Amino acid sequence: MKIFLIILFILCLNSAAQNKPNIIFIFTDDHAQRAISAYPDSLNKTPNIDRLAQEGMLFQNSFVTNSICGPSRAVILTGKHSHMNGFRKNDDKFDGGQRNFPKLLQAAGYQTAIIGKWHLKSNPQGFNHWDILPGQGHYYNPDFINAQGKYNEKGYVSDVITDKTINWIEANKEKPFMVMMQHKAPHREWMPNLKYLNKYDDVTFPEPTNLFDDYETRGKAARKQDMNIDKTMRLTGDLKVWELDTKKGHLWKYNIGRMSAGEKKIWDAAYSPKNKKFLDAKLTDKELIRWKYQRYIKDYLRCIDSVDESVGRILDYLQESKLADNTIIYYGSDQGFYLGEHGWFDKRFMYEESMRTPLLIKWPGITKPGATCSKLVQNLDYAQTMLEMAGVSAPSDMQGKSLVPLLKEENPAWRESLYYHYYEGEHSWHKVAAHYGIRTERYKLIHFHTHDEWELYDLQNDPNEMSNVYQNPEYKELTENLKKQLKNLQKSYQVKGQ
Ligand code: SGN
Ligand code: CA
Repeated sequence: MKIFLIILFILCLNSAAQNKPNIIFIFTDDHAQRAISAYPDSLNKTPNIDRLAQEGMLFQNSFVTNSICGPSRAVILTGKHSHMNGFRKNDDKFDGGQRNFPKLLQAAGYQTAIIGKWHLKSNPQGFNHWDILPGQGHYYNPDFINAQGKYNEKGYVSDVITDKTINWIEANKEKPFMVMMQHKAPHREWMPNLKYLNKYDDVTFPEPTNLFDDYETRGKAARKQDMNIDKTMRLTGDLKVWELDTKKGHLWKYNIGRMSAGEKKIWDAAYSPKNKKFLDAKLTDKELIRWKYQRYIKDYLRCIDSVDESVGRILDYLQESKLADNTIIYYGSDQGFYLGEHGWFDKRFMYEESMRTPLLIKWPGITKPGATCSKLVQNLDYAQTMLEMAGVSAPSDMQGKSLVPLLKEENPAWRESLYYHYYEGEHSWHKVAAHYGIRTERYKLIHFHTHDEWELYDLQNDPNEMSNVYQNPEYKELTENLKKQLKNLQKSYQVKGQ
């Protein structure tokens, strides 16, 4: 009798696991919301990512806690802010021994995998299968690392990651699975798939209205950053005018140098004539910045084209293999990115373009087609969301909120503000001063504590954050109130020190 009950129990567990939804977490690196056509003011067309919006929910107010790669990924895995999971800066090493949501899914009977960019230094834990890019990874003929060691693959990185993901799902589809397919694209230096090198050649993209921002009313941080198109962005490595590179330095070897002779020929055929035209024009000042912006944005969007194609391949594969009805697609990025706003590229700041990040979730049978959600959500919420999707209860020390009630449109009581904290400082890449702050639906208060400078934005009147109203007496009472709320958030998230 006892044995019979045990067998029955195991059978029940197994069948419960069988009914659990699969989860495909599709993730990109530095994907601005404006580079997805389902979001407002978009620059490009992403028909496949848009399918997720048509069939699922688009989060209009989706943000990160710390707008930088490794820290964002650590927040997602642990469901904890950077100061709690210990990974505050890209230079840190992730403590893989701590609890993460893939480990909990594994314990609940899921097969788990991570394929693509990882960027947390220590080896992945909590995954039945891992196959990752070393560090930032390469665009062409990329190296990978798995449990057996380092090896090389031929092809364009977004295609290779997609192939690997489909192959892994195909071999593991009998049990519920959760796979994190994490693209390198569209990370700097925005190296497109060879087939897209001439896409957008005849297009002139609109410039952001604040491409020539003079940072009036803003503090030292905005003035002293080193992430602007004018001075920081290189004509060689970033913008591919290799004719200007006399040294054939490390960047040459890093990306262009990885192409085969045949690939390089295709590259040169595309870029040489465009570069010649540019060099002949001898542009200076604003005209040069305008040209740089166009070259930058085109290469960035060409990289997105491969990401979009990858999403399309995954969705088609799920249809063909009859997995679509029981598979959740979760689409996000490690943060947003500046596409020329404030004259910038890169991320890090708490300003909108980099604190925002895309989030689209298609959950068959749950999300209504074309649904949108305007609540304030953060990457801190993803771990608890995926656990609840899988019917696994989240540990009480996770610091986010499951998005499941939002996905079910249950109109739950929700948070009114978000906490943000960027730790890398002026001595790190791009020289952005460390800061922290609070964002409510309408306002954003930022403290650049190393300069003891505060900035306040009224996002309703000033969505582009061009006017810091911290000194404006009309906002005095509001500011005091926001400072109190900020303190409360720090207390509730157990922030100690800066
Ligand atoms: C590299 C890039 C930076 C970028 C960081 C962090 N420089 O260092 O522009 O901010 O990565 O990016 S590059 O010359 O190597 O392209 S992150 O996405 O990994 O955080
Ligand atoms: Ca990134």
